[in-house]
Amino acid sequence: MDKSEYMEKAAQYVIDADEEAVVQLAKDYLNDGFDPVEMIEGGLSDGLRVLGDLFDRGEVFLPHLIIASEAMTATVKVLEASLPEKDVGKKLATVVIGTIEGDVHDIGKGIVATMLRVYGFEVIDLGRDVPISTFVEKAKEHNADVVGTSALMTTTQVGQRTLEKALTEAGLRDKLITMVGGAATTEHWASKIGANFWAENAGDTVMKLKETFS
Ligand code: B12
Repeated sequence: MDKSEYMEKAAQYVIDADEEAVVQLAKDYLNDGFDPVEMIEGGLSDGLRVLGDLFDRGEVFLPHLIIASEAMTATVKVLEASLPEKDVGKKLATVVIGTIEGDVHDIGKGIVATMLRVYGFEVIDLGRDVPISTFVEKAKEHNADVVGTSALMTTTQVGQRTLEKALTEAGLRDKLITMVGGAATTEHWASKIGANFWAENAGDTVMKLKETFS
């Protein structure tokens, strides 16, 4: 199978919420020597995006979305296990990351956290539905260089703006960099709320942070 066929199948199996098939596909893909990150950011993520649109149009329902996201998570685990070991000797910067208050979507945030670890960042992953005050506390506690938040919903992305204010009030805002991401966000949103940067995906995040810290 060539890479584009793998990508198409990965997307289709996620859409079908067929965990067994997509996990096996990922194993075959790795055995054929292809790049795990490309399948995560390509086929698998494309499948979930299509499913999101189908959900939006009322063509699939929440249980299907839940099973598909479990299939995605299991497959990402297989692919991530083949990423190089993180370089423990190196610590480019400390990143506190989490999904913003009210939002339980954490697949993309998890991928970003893993990729940053692989590329030499120390990552404190606060999980999902994280209160604004926790981001501030943890940033202080870990002396964070970067605070990153993920927002997948228009109703929760406003929390990213609140966080900017909370960091300013805590006297931390000029000591660190903020980054925002997730399907609800855009570059325009990032500049509107005063975040330092927005990234489209995990690869883009690593590239932008490496430019800043190496
Ligand atoms: C999977 C999914 C779920 C799963 C989540 C499972 C999980 N553990 O994450 C489940 C089924 C639980 C779910 C629940 C809900 N969902 Co949902 N979900 C999705 C779906 C289909 C895919 C999201 C995803 O994982 N994508 C794949 C990952 C890899 O992509 P990503 O998250 O964008 O991440 C990448 C980049 O954005 C970036 N990135 C991500 N985070 C960060 C952070 C930083 C700092 C940076 C720099 C970069 C970055 O890098 C990542 C890797 O490349 C989206 C559709 C969509 N288009 O996004 C809807 C979607 C987000 N969900 C939606 C909705 C409405 C809901 C529910 C309210 C449904 C309901 N009625 O209950 C609940 C939300 C409950 C809550 N309070 O949060 C809507 C939101 C609409 C809106 N505009 O507000 C969407 C857009 C679907 C739609 N079109 O209607 N959902």
